[in-house]
Amino acid sequence: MADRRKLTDAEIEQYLAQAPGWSVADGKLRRAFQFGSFVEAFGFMSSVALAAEKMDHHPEWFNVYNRVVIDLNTHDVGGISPLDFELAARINGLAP
Ligand code: H2B
Repeated sequence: MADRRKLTDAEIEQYLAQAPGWSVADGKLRRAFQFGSFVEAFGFMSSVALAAEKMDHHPEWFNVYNRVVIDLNTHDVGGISPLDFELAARINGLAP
């Protein structure tokens, strides 16, 4: 399991190369998703919620109808950690 260590900006740049769709906004990892309907968006959120709970690492997110914006950071360290990238990779695996 990835650790909760605050990454430097240079490390974040390296990790981003392996995290398609994700970028840094307001000091957090962010990706926006769009679905065909609210039910599809909410189904995706349910899958992410279960994965997040298993990891004990939880997203900040915003949903309007078929759009979901997810922000990831690690509150415990006040920044982005390898665990955020681990969750980002799992989320990418759940996205259609
Ligand atoms: N999620 C996120 N995104 N960051 C954290 O620092 C964090 C978390 N900490 N989920 C966990 C829970 C911590 O509060 C518990 C006590 O392990």
